[in-house]
Amino acid sequence: MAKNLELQAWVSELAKFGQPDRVVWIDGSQEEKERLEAEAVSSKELTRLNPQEHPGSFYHRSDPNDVARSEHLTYICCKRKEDAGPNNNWMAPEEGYRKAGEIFSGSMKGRAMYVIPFSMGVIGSPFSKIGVQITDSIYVALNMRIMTRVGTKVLEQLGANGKFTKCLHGKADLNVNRRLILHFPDDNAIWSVGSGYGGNALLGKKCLSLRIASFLARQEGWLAEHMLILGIEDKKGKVEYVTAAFPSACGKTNLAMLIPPEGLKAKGYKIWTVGDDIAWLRIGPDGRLWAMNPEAGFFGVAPGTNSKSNPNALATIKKNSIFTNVVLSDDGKVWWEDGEGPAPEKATDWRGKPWKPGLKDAQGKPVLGAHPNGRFTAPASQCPSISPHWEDPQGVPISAIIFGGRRERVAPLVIESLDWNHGVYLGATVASERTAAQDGKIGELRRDPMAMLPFCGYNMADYFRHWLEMGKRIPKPPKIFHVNWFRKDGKGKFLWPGFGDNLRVLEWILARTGGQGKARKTPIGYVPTADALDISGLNMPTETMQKLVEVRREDWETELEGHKTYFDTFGQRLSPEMWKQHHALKDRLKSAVAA
Ligand code: SAT
Ligand code: MN
Repeated sequence: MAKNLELQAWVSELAKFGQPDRVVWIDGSQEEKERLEAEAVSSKELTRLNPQEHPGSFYHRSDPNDVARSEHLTYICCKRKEDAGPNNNWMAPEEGYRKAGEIFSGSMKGRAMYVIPFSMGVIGSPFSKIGVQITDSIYVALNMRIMTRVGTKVLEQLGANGKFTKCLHGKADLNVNRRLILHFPDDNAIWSVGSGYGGNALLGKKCLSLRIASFLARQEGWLAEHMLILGIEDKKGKVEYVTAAFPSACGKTNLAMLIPPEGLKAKGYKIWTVGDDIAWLRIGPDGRLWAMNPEAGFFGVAPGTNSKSNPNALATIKKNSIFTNVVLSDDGKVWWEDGEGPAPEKATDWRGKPWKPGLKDAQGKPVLGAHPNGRFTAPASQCPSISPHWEDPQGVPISAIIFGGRRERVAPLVIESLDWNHGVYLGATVASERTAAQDGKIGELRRDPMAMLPFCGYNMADYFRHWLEMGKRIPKPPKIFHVNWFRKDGKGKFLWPGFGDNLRVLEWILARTGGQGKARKTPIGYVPTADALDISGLNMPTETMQKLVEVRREDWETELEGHKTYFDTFGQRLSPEMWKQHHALKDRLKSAVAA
C-alpha cells in the first residue's frame, strides 16, 4: 500500500467508481509475475507458449475490433479547443470525464482492479516521471511490467508527497462505440476506456510518455519525442548517438537494432540500442542535447521481423515475451508473415480461427495469419545490442537528429538541414504514407510532423515554436537530417535496400556532423553527391544512387503547396519563422531554375 495520501484517496475513489471485486497492488516481484501469468492462463486471456521454443512467453489475442491505436477516439481535454490545435481531437474536460465516466462506472464488476505504480525512465533519475495506472486487464498489467519499471520501488520513490500521472484504464465492454482515450494535461491525468490494445491501453507509452510528457516538456524546457536512440561505435571505440523519428511501423525498431552490412564489416562498426520508440531530450551541463529512453521494453511490430530484417529483435524475443495477434501453432509456437521459417501446418490465426498456409477467403484472397499490426512485448535488457548506457540516468549525448517518413517519391535518401531552424522546418513538413499501426486507409499520404502528429499533446503550432525556442537554448545543438528509405523507381521497386544498409546513410550523417562527407547544396538542403556514400558490397548501379539523391524541382514545387496547405491549418498561431523558412525554400527553388 502507498504512503502517498493522494494516491490512496484516488485508488479508493476509483474502486468505488469501477466496482471491481478486488484491488491488487502490483509490487513488481517475480512471485507476482508468476501468479499473474497463471491467473491469465486459467482465465484464457493468455496462452502459455511451448516452454522449449519460447521459455517464459505467452500468447494473446485482442478483440478483433481492437487491433490498432484508435486515433479518431483519442482526445486532448484541455480548457480551450485552440490549445489542443488542429492536430488533435478536442473535448471539454467536464464532458470527457462525464462521457468516459459513464462507460467506466461499474465496468470492473466481476474483475480485479490492478494498481500499477510505474516509472518512465530509471527509478530515481531526475528526468524520470512517475505514473500510476489502474486497469482491469491482466494482460495490460503484464505488459506494463515489461514496458516500464513497476512496483514497490516506484512507490518508495514517489514518497508521501510525490506527484504522479493518474492513469485510469478500463476495458469496459471493448465496444468501439464506447471507446475513448482521453488526456487531461491540466490535471496530469489519462482516462482510457473500451480498448485493451497497445497504445490505447498501455498508458505509460504514447499517452504518458508522449502526449502528457510533450505538454510537460514545453513547460519545463525539454523535448518528449517519438524517436529511437542508437549509438554507433567506430573501430577506435568512439561512440556517437543519434535519435530518429519515424511514424509508427516505419522500421524504427529495425533501425534501433541495426546490424552492420557485410560491405561495411571491415570498418568494424558496432551498433548500440538505447531505445526504439520514445526519447526524452534535455540540455546537458556540457551544452549538448542528451536523450534517454523512458521505456524498459519493446512493443514491436511482429510481421516482417525475421533473422534478416532484425536478428537482434529475434534474439530479444526468445524468452519472457508476450505475443499479440499473431499465428499460434497447435504445438504452442508463434509465427507471422515474413517471419522465421515455414508457416505451421496446424494453427489458429490472430482471430482465433483455424488457419493453414495458403488459406484463401471466399473471394480467393489470401488470409493473413497474423494481423499486420501484431506485436511482441519484450524486455529491452534481453536485446543483444542493448547499450551499456541505456539506463544511465542522464541519458546519452546526441550528435544528430533524424526525421523520416515513408515516401515513394519526392524525398531523396537523405537531406541535411541548413541550420537548426531549417531542420525544424524539415521535421514540421514530414509526410508519410499511412501504415497498419493506426486505424484508417493504408498508403494514404498524411503530414506527420516530427512523426508526432498522433502524439503531440497540444497545438502543434506551439510545438514548432517550442522546437525553435529549444534551438536558441542549446549551446551545442545536434545537426538535423531527413531520411527516406522508401523511394521507389518507376516500376514500384524500392531503390534503397534499407535495414542494415541504412548504416551507410548514418555513416554519412556522422561524417557531416564531424565536418566531413561529400555533399552538394540544393534548394532543399545538403544532399550527398552520388559518390558520397560508401556502398561497397552493394552492387548498386550508379544510376540508382543518382535517383536516390535526385532533387526534382517539379516534385518540390508541388510539395511546397502541400506544406502551405498544412501550415494554413494552424492559422495565425503558426510562428512567422515557419513561414520565413517556407518562403526561403520557395525562393531557393526559384533561383535554382534561374541558374
Ligand atoms: O500501439 S502503440 O502506440 O503502442 C504502437 C505504435 O503505434 O507505435
Ligand atoms: Mn511508436
